Amino acid sequence: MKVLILGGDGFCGWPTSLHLSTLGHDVVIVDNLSRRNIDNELEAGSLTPIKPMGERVRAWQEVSGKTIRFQNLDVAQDYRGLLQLLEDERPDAVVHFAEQRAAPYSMKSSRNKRYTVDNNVNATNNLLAAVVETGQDIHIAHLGTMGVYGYGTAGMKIPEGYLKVQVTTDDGRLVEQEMLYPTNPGSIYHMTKTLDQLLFAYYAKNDRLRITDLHQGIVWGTNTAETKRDERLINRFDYDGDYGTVLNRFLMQAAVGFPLTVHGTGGQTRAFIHINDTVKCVQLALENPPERGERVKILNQMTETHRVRDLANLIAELTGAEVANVPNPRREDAENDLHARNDLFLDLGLNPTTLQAGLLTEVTDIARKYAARADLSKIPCTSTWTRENQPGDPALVREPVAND
Ligand code: NAD
Ligand code: USQ
Repeated sequence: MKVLILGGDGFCGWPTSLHLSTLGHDVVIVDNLSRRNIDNELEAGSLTPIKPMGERVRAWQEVSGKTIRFQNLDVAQDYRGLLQLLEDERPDAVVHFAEQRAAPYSMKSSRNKRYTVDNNVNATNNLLAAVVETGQDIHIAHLGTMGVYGYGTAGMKIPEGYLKVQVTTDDGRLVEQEMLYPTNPGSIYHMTKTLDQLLFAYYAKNDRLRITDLHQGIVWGTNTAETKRDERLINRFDYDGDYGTVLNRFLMQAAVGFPLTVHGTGGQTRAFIHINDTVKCVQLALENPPERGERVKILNQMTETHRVRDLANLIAELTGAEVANVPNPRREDAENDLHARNDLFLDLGLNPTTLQAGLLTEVTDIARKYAARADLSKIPCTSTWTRENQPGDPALVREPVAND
């Protein structure tokens, strides 16, 4: 297949591009390098020394003999450029990773909220409108989030995208219907993914576009078989308070001797997936596209669920790290249970990589190797969801005093 990877310079997009190239697909990466610019803006960066895009693709050519092409293009702003690219390349599939993906970054200020909505919703709508305008039958696989569902359950496992409901008609009959699972986003970022879902449903219905929406959990790990082949291919490792995600952060914090920053009681339960499984899932999704005229195919791209404090305790046991209960900078439930189905990927042959000590140690070892690059002042989550929330900074945790 010829595959365009929008956002192919990012944490999930880069290893996916290499994986698909290894399988023999013709890969073209499209990215405006906005994530690298945000690193500059935040004065934070990947713990691992990622190479510039030109060097990445040259190294891949050297190591694998395969060519990945790169186009620097803003999918949200340069509609004409995107349309021309689709006309020129005539891809079989487009994988769409190209969005601002950090919840804390999206909540920092009104500027960040507006940028995240503008960027993410426009990127998705531009892609959909451009595919319609070309008249080509391109399969679109989008990276969505488990966060579109919210993290609660009504006593059942969260289904894959659609909920069966019974409605009572005016004449008293019970009629069964299936609808998009009601959305309940927990940040402006997660909210953009719920808007994406409506765009997909509309274009699948109106234009018969073939669309797969992958509702992904929190990705952990850093390297894959391909990124390990040469240090110049190394993947990103975000650890800062805006872009670092919880499990990788805890592993990095343990490696550099920083107390594990558990927000509140750590009672939040979330869905997780290892980066090796992310790349495999995208492969499976591309190999099993929906038919033209079919509704959006939604798959839950996650392999297990864990409570944040359990992860912290597990890592503390493994490494001897200290656990700090810091204020929760987010407005979210202090405790929640989460059960979700992932039968569709299991049926397609996914063999889940679950949390094993070996893989946890591998991430900690990488973090130790590059520990000297870490700026510890960037670790605490300082982006607060409301004026009432406090930054998740261990330095702000007051020791209890006698008359408290
Ligand atoms: P990332 O920020 O590392 O990568 C996103 C890439 O898209 C970056 O290279 C960025 O420069 C590019 N990009 C953003 N806006 C663009 C635009 N307008 N035009 C062109 N390129 C643009 O993020 P990631 O962790 O690789 O996530 C990729 C996708 O997967 C996101 O859509 C995210 O919502 C989703 N996702 C990620 C996780 C996770 O834990 N990392 C979990 C679930 C879903
Ligand atoms: N948390 C801590 N301590 C930390 C960091 C986070 O306790 O140091 C808590 C948060 O309060 C939250 C949970 O851990 O309850 C998860 O936070 P996160 O930053 O790991 O994940 P989140 O903000 O949900 O976002 C990440 C990705 C996003 C993706 C989402 C999948 O950045 O792109 O969509 O995971 S999901 O969580 O399933 O919605």
